[in-house]
Amino acid sequence: MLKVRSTFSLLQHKQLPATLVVGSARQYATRKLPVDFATIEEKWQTRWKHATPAAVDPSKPDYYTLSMFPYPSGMLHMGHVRVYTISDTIQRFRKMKGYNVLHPMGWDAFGLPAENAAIERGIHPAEWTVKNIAIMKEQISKLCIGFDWSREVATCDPEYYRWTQYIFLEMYHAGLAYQKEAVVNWDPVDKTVLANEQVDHEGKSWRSGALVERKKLRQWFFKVTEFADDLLKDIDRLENWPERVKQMQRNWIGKSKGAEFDFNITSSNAANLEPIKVFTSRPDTMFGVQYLVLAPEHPLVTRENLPSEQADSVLDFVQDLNKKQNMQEAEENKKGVFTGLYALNPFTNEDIPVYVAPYVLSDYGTGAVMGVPAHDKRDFEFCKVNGVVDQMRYVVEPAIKDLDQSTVVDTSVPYVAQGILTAASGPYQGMKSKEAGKAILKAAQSMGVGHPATQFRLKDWLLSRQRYWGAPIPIIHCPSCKVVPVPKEDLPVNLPLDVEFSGKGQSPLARKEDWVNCKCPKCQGPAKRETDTMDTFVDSSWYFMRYTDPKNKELPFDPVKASSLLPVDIYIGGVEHAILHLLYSRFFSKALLKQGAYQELPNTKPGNGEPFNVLLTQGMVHGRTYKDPKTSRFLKPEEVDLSDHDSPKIIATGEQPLISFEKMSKSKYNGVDPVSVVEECGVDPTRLHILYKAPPSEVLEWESDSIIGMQRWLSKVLKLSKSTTLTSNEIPALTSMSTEEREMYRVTNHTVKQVTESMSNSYSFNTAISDLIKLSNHVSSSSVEPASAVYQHAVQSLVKMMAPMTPSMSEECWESMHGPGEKSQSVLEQVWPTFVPEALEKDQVDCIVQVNGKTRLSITVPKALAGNAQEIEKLVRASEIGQKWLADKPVRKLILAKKGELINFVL
Ligand code: ANZ
Ligand code: ZN
Repeated sequence: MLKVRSTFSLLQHKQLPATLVVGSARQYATRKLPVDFATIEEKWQTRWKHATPAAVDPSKPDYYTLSMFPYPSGMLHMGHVRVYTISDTIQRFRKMKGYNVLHPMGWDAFGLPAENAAIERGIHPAEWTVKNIAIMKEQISKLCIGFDWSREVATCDPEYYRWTQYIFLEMYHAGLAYQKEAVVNWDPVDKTVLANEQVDHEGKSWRSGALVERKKLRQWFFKVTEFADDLLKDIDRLENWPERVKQMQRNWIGKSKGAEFDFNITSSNAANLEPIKVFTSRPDTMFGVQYLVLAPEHPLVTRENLPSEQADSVLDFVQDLNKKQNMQEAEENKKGVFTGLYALNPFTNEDIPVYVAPYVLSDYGTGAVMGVPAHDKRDFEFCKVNGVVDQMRYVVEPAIKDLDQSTVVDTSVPYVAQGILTAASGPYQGMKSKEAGKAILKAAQSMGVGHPATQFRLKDWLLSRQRYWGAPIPIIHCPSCKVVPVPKEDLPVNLPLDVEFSGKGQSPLARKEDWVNCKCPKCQGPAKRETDTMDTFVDSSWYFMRYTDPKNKELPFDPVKASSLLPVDIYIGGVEHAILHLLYSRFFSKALLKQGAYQELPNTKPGNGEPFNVLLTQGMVHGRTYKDPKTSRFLKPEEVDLSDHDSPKIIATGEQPLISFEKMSKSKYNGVDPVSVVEECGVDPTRLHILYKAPPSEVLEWESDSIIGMQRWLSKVLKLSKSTTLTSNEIPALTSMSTEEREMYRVTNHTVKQVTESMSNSYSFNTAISDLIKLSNHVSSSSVEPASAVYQHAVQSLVKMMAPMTPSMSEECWESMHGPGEKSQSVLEQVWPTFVPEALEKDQVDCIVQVNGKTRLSITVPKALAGNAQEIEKLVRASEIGQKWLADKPVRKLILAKKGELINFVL
């Protein structure tokens, strides 16, 4: 293998985290490889290193291939290998297709794990990160990925985060970054605020798994909602994104059309209070509103506003919620408390009670809902639990009533669908829900108590973190000037390195007084720095733009360079980023376009600041997992006898273990260390295996054992190339080829067509590989002489088409065909083959031969003879098996069917 370790990484190598588990190293050791892949790969990697890189040719179009940059955890896993293999294959293919390719790489290097390492192991986050980057870079160097390291970025580098801060200030000046007090998700384990997106559906932190609590704090936000409409509408432009990801984005943005209604407060002891506004998606249920419910954080919920008899109990109730319940539990809890206030339903003229309950969210709609217990599930439950009313009023009923049922409605459940309005809706009786909703809204508008409204589920992005290892927010708080942005010429606001990590309470930044205390840039008086840092999603929302001009010292990137390279042509990464990272990147890209940071040509696709044209989401890599059938305990590989691959035994008991494929993890002992796999099996066979086992977006069930198939195929192709000496024959005209040549030429052209399609549009590398295997089988089993130009063209095309997937082996094959020395240029610098459409036509027909209706054999019939039963009979009788079935028996009837592709001999 290639030795590229710097002394630094060598030193660190000993500290490599223990590799997950190397499943079946024993087996490889005893298995003799058909080819010495390591030697061949080393030879070519060394040559490439010394070759001068191709200069950018301005006459060629650009192609920007991007794989999601990794978090430098210090260990490469199979998932990384999969993404980089895919992006490397695509970029090498595009180079051969005549593009200037951009294929950069960098590190998403800020974030909690580094800080946790500091707390747990006393190693500085900076040191930990730098070490990990060195280790991973070395591991990546073994995979033969053609990254452009000259553009490498690390988000924790002041030369990078300086520009993250710059962009923050741009957002601030454009009114897109602001501060507000907010109920936040507080992670009691990591002691930090989490974005809503970082809380899972069970109300737990995405990272620590702790139940999240609610807390009120002043926080920084990006105004993503300003772009809500564009972010939603422009999903339709993303023709080359997976439908599933687009739907996830749509749901996340969650546009909802409805109405806002005002309910006047009627309580005599609360005369000058503003009306309560509610947002509803069902204005047709207005006559069924029997109470109102406020979120606990609603501005009305204060001692001054509440009637004195109720104030204490309401405020206690709210305080209790904040203290002991996490957000999610609170929302599920249907318990509420009566405020003592009443409001008027403007349509029924009833006074209805006003409650407070946590199932109403403070940051959706108006933070208040109209309670329609008969038609909304949550309202129904709330009403039951709190005994709000005796009788729920059904104002909508199904359009077609079940004939068997009486006309009495089932009051044990809410009726949530739309339907026809009942007599309880007065003048609107008999109208359909939709129509009635419109009419009621119109009436409300003329009474001045309502108007149409649209709501988004999407919220502004809470970006501040009470953490150390992130980009400091470039803001200064001055007692007289208040919030003062750091002047751009003072950037970066450096993250101080000499801080203490205790893991408790305030962040190390807040405790570092000599850093916190500073001069106000406006009045020069004493002031304090903002001690919050930015969410790491901020760093990754613009890195693909920095790659277009990574060394710029004046700006985040040069507008001209960015404009010519953006958008990214293809973006490859995990589906776990289907919502947040992609949404935030879309927001940044749109906001920066609007601010003129770069421009788009008129016909740019997808357009309107969309950053990624094709999105390829790769599936996970699962590992072979063994479990004890009795205890369900995960078994270590050494506990299982794998000598018979198809029927492994538990060594201790002799029983068969349960076998499944699951996400690789330490606790399941099913991990595979990519570095040892490539060292043992070869880089190219590993790459091929990854691409062949599953289409990119599907789960890949990793089985090291089956790499042997790819190793054998590569050795076959190498043999084929070695036996091919190129003569300078030109391809003859189609008409002067022999039948066999004609067929080989057809198969070659057909394969070129198919593989080009797989590489440029469908990214189905697995079918590309099987097409190439078919081509190689065809060549090696054909009777066409190696001296034939058609034969040589077939092998050359085969090797060229393999090159993006198996660069080293293809170079070796190419060299063995062309001979060493000057003549043998790199296969990677060859032009991708094209196909001749006329050659695709079949010159022969495969004809199935039946005898007395039973299929017995098949023969190839020249196209000119297809359909000529007598000629086919001659061909059949001339063949050996044909002889056997027909012997000398006379044929009674000869039936030709399917345009000459089937013939039946009735004897
Ligand atoms: C009355 C009603 C009657 C409702 C009915 C639904 C069905 P989407 O579609 O997701 O936008 N709602 C409004 N604001 C809320 C808040 N802050 N917290 C919790 N729930 C809130 O949902 C809109 C519906 O969610 C609104 O329509 C409201 O309940 C509730 F038969 O109003 B509805
Ligand atoms: Zn000041």
